[in-house]
Amino acid sequence: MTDNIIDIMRERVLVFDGAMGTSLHTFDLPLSDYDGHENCVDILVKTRPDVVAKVHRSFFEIGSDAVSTNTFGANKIVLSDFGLSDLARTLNRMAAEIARKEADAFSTPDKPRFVIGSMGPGTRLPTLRQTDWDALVDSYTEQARGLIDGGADAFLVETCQDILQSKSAIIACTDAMEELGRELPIFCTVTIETTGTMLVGTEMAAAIVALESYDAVKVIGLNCATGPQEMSEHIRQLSALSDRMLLVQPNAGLPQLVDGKPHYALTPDELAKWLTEFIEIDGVNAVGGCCGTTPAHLKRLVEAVGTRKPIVREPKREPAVSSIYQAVAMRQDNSFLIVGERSNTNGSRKFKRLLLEGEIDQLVAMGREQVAEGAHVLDVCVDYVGRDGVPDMQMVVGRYAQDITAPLMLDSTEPAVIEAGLKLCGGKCIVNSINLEDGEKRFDEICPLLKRYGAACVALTIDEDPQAGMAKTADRKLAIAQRIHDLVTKRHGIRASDLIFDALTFTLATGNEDDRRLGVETIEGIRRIKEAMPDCHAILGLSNVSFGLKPPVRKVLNSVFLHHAREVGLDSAIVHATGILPYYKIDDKQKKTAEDLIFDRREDGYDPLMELIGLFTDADSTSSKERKKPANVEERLKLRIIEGDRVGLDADLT
Ligand code: THG
Repeated sequence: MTDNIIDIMRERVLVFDGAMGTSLHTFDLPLSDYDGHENCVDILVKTRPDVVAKVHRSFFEIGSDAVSTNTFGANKIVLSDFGLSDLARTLNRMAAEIARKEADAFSTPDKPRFVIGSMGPGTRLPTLRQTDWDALVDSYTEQARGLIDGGADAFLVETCQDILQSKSAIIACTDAMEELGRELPIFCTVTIETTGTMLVGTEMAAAIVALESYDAVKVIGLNCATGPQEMSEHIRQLSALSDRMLLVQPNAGLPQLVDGKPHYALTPDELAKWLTEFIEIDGVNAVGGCCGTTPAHLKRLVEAVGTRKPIVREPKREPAVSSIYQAVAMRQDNSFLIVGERSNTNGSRKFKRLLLEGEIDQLVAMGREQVAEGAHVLDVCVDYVGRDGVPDMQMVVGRYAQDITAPLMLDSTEPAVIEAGLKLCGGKCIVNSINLEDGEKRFDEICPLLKRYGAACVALTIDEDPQAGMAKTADRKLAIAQRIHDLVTKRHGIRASDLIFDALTFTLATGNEDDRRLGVETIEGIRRIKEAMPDCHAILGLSNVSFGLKPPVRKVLNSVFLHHAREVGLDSAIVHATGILPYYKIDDKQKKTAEDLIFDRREDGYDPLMELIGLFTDADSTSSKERKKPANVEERLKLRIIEGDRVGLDADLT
């Protein structure tokens, strides 16, 4: 019975092994050892188990606590290039068995040795659409099964270049563990290039947000691409942000080309010096080497590390979402999380038209424009009655995930459409939305998706009450939110910080007696929800509040409503960013009237709704006539050409 590697890592810093590839090359094996499959080092566990065992032994002998299996490329997709995908499970089992045998032979009660199941990135990146989620999950699940069969102590999803690929491998491990009834910790190391990001452009902080969605990921770290020096900045960030244990496996320096071959120049002393610094300053829990690191490097490292307890870190973990590029905090300092509303078939005629015409480049341009205007996240909705949303979501999100830097909020009433989008997003998305309209059924459909794809979620305060499904009073909004909170966090194991409540906005434009208090109740609802569940967030689809009114009225009402919602704790809003006026810039009379409407302050002979509309009707009909004529020609032309003003055109031209 092996000790649990995670428990041991809490007690002392572990040293893993060095490069497998570099070591294998020193044997100069003939092509016949590869069964004719040139460059397929993964086959060696079958053809030359003795050589693979020797490499593991070379690291255990000098004191490594753990070795990783010779399975870097042993997934179905990579093996299919050699016609060997049917062997995937077998090769992984054999590889784990070889390492297991060596580990057991070296284990003592004081120093147990471990087998880490290596799962490399493969040769195709899903974010670049070279393969897809389902193919990757299938490919990695078979690998994970084999590693479990052979007795690995942990999975190492390593050398990650694309977080979407990492997520698929993590899920594959989880699926295989569930299928085989075993539980192993998952380690995940990402590769940050000299550019400072992962290959597809992911920043360290974004990688952390996406990976930390998964509780099964116990250890996060960095490996490959560079030496320790180039990693140090990223490790500092990892140490400051991540609440997981940390693993670092650098190359022996940046590769230099010598005689056309990569050469790694970092000495054992230098490697050991850097890595002990990471242990002492950044609180790293395990170290080892990647390309170019030999048993000599690891020997020095084992001596330098000795036996020491990891230092206690206090990471600053803030709720965030992410795109494949960047992390975005759910709580913005001095602002609110701006969710662009226009990439929505129900929210923009233009978006709907472009979607129906299949104008993907222009749909991307609409998304980009919103980001340029200040959107932190984009709401994406392709729902359209009578159309299959799955291919539409695939078309839009396939490009948005790559071409837009902002994280996405996937908005659909269909779980299948949401899942199609989630399969394309390497970042951490927000799903919009769940509610209790059909009871708990939708939760059972959506919550597993949130966990599988690592997403946060908007929850609407709607329940199954056929009379009053949408909560219209603060009391009911709070009661439904609390019921949702308990279901989602307790039954489905989703974090409270991944829950964003939408207390629902309705238009204040009807003038119906029944609708007069909708604004006040929503604002009071947000206050109570945030007080009762401070770890959760609050959002509104802001523009709903002014449906039916003219654009200039909408702008003022939306902006004033947003101001008051933020005062009571609103964190986020789905908006048209350029349509929001700073509160202090709004004309006092307009502001007061909008507030009277929102807070239902009517008096005899005074209806703020009519009053507000009236303020703008006047402005509308007189604006052109009364506008002061700009003095210079440039301004006048702008007025004529851009704004299409024709009043007094003849006079002006003479
Ligand atoms: N809560 C949550 N999600 C939501 C909403 C919500 N998603 C959809 C909607 N409500 C929020 N999005 C919009 C988007 C656009 C408009 C209103 C809400 C809008 N559009 C203009 C119109 O219809 O007049 C512009 C039309 C056009 O350009 O063609 O008002 O409440 N969770």
